[in-house]
Amino acid sequence: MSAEYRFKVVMLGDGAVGKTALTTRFTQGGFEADYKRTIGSDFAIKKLHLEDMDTNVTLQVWDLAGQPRFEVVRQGFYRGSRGGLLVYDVTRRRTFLNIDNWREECSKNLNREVPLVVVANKVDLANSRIVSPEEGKKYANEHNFLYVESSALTGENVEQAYSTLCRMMIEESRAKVSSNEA
Ligand code: G3D
Ligand code: MG
Repeated sequence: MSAEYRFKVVMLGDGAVGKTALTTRFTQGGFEADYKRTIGSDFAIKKLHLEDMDTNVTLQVWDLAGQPRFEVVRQGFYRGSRGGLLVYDVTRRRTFLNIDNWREECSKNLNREVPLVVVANKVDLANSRIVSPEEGKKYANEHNFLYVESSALTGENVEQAYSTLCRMMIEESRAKVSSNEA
């Protein structure tokens, strides 16, 4: 029988980096040029099968407006989440510099570090790219996170970003089980 996991995960990053576009692409398989601005927070559900691990994962993906104003909304957003995607826009350096604030806010709200995947989004805009792959990888390495380059527009590596996160969360949860058994 396949192993089954359920995880809540959060989309983190500044406004307009593509959090909603990635979530929509992943959970519904499409891209819409004109998104409704996320108000408060919202979640979508998607099942994934990891063939090589013979494992099914049900992901509950929480997406939040870029600048949540209310502390209480934020707490509900983070509560119970097991990991997240730290998303920035490769054409805007400010959004890359800010991912560390999102990492910090996440661990503060959860009172612990959870697995995160650094997602360099909008790589289809190659001519306006400002943040290099090396910079993104370096940040990810420093924090023991993994790094993925994606485009919600073309769909490139979108599923990869979420499945990479699943693998990290499964590893973490297995490590916890075996340390409890030890
Ligand atoms: P957010 O949820 O992080 O705030 P959105 O960001 O998903 O709303 O995306 C913000 C804008 O970037 C949207 O454009 C969206 O279409 C665009 N976008 C998202 N991902 C990509 C991508 O990978 N490539 C390109 N080229 N654009 C992307 P608008 O014009 O609707 O503001
Ligand atoms: Mg959004």
